[in-house]
Amino acid sequence: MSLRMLFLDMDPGVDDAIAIIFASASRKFSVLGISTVAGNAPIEDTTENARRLVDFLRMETTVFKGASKPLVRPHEIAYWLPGEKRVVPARETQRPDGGVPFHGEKGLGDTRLPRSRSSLRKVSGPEAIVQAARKDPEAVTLVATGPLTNVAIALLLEPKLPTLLSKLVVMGGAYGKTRFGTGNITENAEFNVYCDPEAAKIVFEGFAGAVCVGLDVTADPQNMLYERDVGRFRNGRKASLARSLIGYDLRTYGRFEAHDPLALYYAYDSSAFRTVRARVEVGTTGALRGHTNAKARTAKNGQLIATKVDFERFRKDLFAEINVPQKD
Ligand SMILES: [Ca+2]
Repeated sequence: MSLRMLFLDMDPGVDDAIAIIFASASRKFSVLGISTVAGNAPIEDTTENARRLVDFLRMETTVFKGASKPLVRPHEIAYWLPGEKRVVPARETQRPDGGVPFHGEKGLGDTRLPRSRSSLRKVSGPEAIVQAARKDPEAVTLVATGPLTNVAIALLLEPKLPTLLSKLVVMGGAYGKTRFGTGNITENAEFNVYCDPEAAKIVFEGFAGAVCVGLDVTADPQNMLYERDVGRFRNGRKASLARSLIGYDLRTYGRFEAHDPLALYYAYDSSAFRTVRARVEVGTTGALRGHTNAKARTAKNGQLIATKVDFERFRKDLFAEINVPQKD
């Protein structure tokens, strides 16, 4: 089995963290680096979370701090309003009354990990993406599970990035290809694309062949984890951490939405997915901010939109990989 070289661009984030655990557990992957972005939490928190996860999981990889805010906008996060049982976007300085950050106060639910020990590298997230792609042309898969700010900057730094990478897999967008493909942060927009729509526009215009795992697949209740699944985690370090993270979502929302692990799963086993080719256009203004319009095209310059996943296979592989005890 040949090792797949992965670079992760993310905003941990409870579901990003599950994706990191999955990536670190699988022998299929070598994680070259993790770049962080402002998204589910401010950049200081997403970066510290990524570093704590890397330390806790004893991963031999490096975290690179990326963009602290979207390209042209202030950063907003998703707030859960428990009374109304809905989510609204707001700047951190304008937290809505009674609102709780969707991923918990620091982004990892109520899971507390030891403070990170290593010093942070000077190379920025987007630079690190470019360097990894240049070092091994056509070998690295970039999985982006946060707002696309870093990926857009990387593309501006290196216009050849799409051909230097083996593949780009994005968790983001809602494409109307299934009845679940509607917005989750506004009526029209998925959070990652809403957060930095200008970046998403740059990325979708620049990356022909990018794979988009969006809400069409990840917002389907059949593609989520529930209380009944938790018993399948065993007692190793990785399984315990995953149980703690997912437990927060189960207690708070009654389910775990596997957005980011499902995007990672495309890199793990693309044959578990069905996709359609379409060209994605991103709305950037008014009510269409963050809207992803997937126009069907026969032309080769479109993206691949996931419309279906074999979730049973995902669930089986997730538990099989995470439950293997680490040598310690
Ligand atoms: Ca994420």
